[in-house]
Amino acid sequence: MKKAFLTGVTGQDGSYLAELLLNKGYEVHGLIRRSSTFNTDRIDHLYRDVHESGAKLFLHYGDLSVSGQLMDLLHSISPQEIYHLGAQSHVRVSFDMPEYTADITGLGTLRILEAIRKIGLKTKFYQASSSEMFGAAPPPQSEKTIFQPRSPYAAAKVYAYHIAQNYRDAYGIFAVNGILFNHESPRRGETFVTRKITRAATQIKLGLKDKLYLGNLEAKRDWGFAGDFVEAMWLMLQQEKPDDFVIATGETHSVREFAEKVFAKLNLDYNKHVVIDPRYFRPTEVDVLLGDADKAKKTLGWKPKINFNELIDMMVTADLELAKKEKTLVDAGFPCTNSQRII
Ligand code: NAP
Ligand code: F7E
Repeated sequence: MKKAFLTGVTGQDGSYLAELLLNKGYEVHGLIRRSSTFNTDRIDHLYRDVHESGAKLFLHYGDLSVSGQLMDLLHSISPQEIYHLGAQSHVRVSFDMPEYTADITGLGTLRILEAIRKIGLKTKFYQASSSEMFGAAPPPQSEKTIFQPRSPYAAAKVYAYHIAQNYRDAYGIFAVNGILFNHESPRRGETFVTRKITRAATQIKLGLKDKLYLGNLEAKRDWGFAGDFVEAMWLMLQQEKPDDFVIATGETHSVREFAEKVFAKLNLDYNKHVVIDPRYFRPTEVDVLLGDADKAKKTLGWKPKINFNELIDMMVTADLELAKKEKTLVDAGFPCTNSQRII
């Protein structure tokens, strides 16, 4: 039985990837942070108590800022595959927390690579690189495009990308960079724009709120489905040689278009509810991302299965169900959750 170690297992991608690996018969070990509230919602459906027979998902406390413990964990687990997904992943937040973002999103990668090197672990390593690294580079962006990062988050990811390549070249570690364009799902964090829109619009539909405050509506993104994208991560680690791949749908849409489609699907007038709030503008913006995933198609045989409209349908349907549950609680006198977010 193959063993995989995932950082970021409690995140959107970590949950889909854990599902995929468990279905393939892997034993999955995930790094989780201690939190005063539960932070395992996305993987609770996968977890079986370790005292029960047949448990294949094991969770370990740790943090990407603590190298010694990462080394101990990797030494004792000795996984054949490591998927490094953990990060401070919010671009807007990275302007508020640049040092923390550099430490976790940038140096976190180095800490794992150093652990692999020092232990002498024979393992394959996946680095969650990002289309944000392309920044101001004109579209379409491919593996050959020069990075022009536009945020502390993107700069940290560029460092992590290069250090993964350096450990591949210098020490022969099987390290790959998956340069993934935006990917979304019903499990997407609620402060990323797609989910913020589907959550608010479905709550508006049920009378739980009236306004949705957004920033730059003209930014364009190449949005895919997270479930499709984690398959590409796995495929990259099944190759004979380590290499870097862009993963994208090859279509780009504006934030405005996404929001208009969501409101239209719910028979709501977008103009009545969407308000621009400059607090959501970024000091430097990435205007257009549009990926060319031709290399992944040819080498990995990967292509997305879910298109833009299907993604919106999936997210709206899931959030409508959630809003209905919230309405039941509100009708029973409980306060509506999710009303107070800073970003
Ligand atoms: P996400 O939902 O924000 O999940 C991030 C994960 O990292 C969570 O499990 C989080 O734990 C964990 N984490 C954060 N700080 C940590 C720390 N100090 N120590 C240990 N774990 C920590 O992100 P995602 O959307 O799944 O993305 C996965 C990875 O791909 C990230 O590296 C992201 O930057 C990158 N990426 C994402 C996209 C995208 O469109 N989704 C595109 C390209 C690249 P908690 O649950 O405890 O917060
Ligand atoms: O913003 C604009 C915002 O926060 C998308 C992360 O997964 O993908 C993600 O980063 C666009 C930006 O994602 C709001 O200005 C307008 O242009 O959903 P987002 P992101 O910044 O593209 C990349 C590939 C990653 O690697 C990251 O980890 O939407 N926008 N109004 C807004 N964005 C947010 N969050 N909130 C707004 O109200």
